[in-house]
Amino acid sequence: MRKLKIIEVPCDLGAGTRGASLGVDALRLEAVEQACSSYLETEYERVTADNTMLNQPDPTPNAHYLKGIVKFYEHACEAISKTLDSGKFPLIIAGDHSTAGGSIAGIKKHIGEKRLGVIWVDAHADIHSPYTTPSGNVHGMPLGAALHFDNKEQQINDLNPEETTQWEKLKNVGGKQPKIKADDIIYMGVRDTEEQEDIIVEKLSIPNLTVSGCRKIGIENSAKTALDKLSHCDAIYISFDVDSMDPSVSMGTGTPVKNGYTKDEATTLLKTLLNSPKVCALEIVEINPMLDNENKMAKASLDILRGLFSWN
Ligand code: 5AB
Ligand code: MN
Ligand code: MN
Ligand code: MN
Repeated sequence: MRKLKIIEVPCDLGAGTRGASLGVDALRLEAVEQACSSYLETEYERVTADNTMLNQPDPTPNAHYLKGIVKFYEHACEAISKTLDSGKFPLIIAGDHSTAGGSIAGIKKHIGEKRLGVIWVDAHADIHSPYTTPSGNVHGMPLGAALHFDNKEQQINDLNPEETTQWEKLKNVGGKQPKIKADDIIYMGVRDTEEQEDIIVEKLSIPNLTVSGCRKIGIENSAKTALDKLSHCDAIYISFDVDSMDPSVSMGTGTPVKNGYTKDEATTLLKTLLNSPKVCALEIVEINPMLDNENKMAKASLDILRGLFSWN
């Protein structure tokens, strides 16, 4: 039995629409509403960094609010590596997906030279860099940061000196080396990418188990396939962007994309993945109650968590 510790990372700087930082409270308050004592009694820590940069002029248009995101990375990295050091399993509830690179840095800090696999369950590939991003939104870049992969061959943006400095800082949180290798990533549910991403994903041969492909072989089998493909890794981190699910579950996320997993499929998928003892951290991101009604996405996420951990 894993001893969970919830790490909350309420970042709002990385997405194009505001409100993802409130997802952390939307979920906690939903747990209060449903008197979900298992959630409420689980030890938790909220990473302290703030979103006040949103009020100020932004000097890094190709990676919005990057300086503030570096702070979130540093604090998330610290909190997550310490949680693992203490023998607990980090259940990371984050705002926008940008900070997942900080989570990866924290896990890597804990496991040292051992090899970290990543299962990225998302409608998006999140492997941009400030050089290739079409939006400047850093939630589209966490894998780029973890891989130290700038993809300058596909460059569309010229960076200013502050952007270069902060991007290098971001990549180096938790150590100067890349935190993961491209061979150690599996995508699940990715279905909305840009050409720059398609080119790298193909070049780096990162597999994508599509929603329809998963249904064809069965959700449990697709989870097993993902684990099999990472059997050479020592530890595995799962990043679950709620936009991997279908918008019919909820529109309460910044970038919904049709044809996603159902809530039950997501639960089965994550539950099967968690059966592997190598899985050392699970992250859930991008619940945005400002874009929702009746807190549907937080509700769905709590249902999923109850299913995963047999919570009452
Ligand atoms: B998410 C897009 N590729 O870079 C970009 O929600 C969307 O963390 C990124 O997966 C979506 O802006 C990032 C168009
Ligand atoms: Mn994402
Ligand atoms: Mn996404
Ligand atoms: Mn998202």
